[in-house]
Amino acid sequence: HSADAQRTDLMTITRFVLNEQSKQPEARGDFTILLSHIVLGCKFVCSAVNKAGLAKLIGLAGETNVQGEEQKKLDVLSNDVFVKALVSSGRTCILVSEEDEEATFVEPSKRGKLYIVVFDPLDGSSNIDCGVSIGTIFGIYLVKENREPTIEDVLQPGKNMLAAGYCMYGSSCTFVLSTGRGVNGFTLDPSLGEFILTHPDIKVPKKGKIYSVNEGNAKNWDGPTTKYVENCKFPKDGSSPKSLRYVGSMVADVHRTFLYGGIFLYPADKKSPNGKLRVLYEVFPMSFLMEQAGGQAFTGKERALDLVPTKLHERSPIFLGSYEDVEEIKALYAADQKLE
Ligand code: P6P
Repeated sequence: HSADAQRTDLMTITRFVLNEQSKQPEARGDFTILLSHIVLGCKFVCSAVNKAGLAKLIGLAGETNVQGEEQKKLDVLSNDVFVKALVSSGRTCILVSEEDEEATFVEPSKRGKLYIVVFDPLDGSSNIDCGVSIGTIFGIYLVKENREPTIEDVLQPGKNMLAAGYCMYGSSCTFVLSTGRGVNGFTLDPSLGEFILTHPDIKVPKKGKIYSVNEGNAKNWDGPTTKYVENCKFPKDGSSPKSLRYVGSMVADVHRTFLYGGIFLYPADKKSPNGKLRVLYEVFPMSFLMEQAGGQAFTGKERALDLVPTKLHERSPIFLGSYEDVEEIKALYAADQKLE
């Protein structure tokens, strides 16, 4: 009976969010509608990504297709889909995408609740052709006041986010979400076209045995990062060395960190003093989720969610993952500060 009950009690992402929102007395369904449009975008991208390989095979992706139209690159196509889905939700007022230099201010007739969505429609897209997992990352803010939205409304610290999530297009399509009450993971059941709750209440292990960084940048790292990575490989306390796992696709590396523990690092280096990852739609959403899962996120100077961005596409170094692992690198940066 219980197996049947399990099978027939389909906890879809829509039902899950409705349940959560029903606990918010002031909720009027706007957020649920906004989220359903983000989910729609992810379903589209999932299907397009899964076909990309095939399309490449039959010469569609990247070249002109049978109608002689220039086939859009997948990240441009994904961006178009998300922008259209978010505008048509009638619940957004400003959109910030990794693909667009400027923010999109939704025209008043289509503007609904004052939600701002920052997103990377297809992060890691350079990995598509070799079949490595890629993903969509997003964060949701409310405008600061109920007035004509301006770019100032976007430049808020990550701690002001109402919600954040990502969708990973890998061996399965996994949607991970937090609306500020913990983190939950959903897996797309293609036969239903629904995301089903598969990873309830994700908690990142307090300490991990994996470190995740691009060792190819080691020549340019600063002292604390160099010391930390050295200690991962040659532990002073005689413990066994950590394993290195680095996919080079943030969603894949961070998703593994959530489930297995450990630390993900994209440090500053001499070539890029602010690191490589973007604050609004990579660092903030993953940091929000990591804290909600009991982990930490640190920039080398401060708690990542306390950072106040000054530009749309600003970058920041990021160290995130298991609470105790991040504590260790925080101590190394603190000691380094004292020396200065
Ligand atoms: P590197 C992908 O291009 C990306 O933006 C993130 O998904 C990933 O974590 C990072 O860059 C990888 O950068 O310099 O190690 O190749």
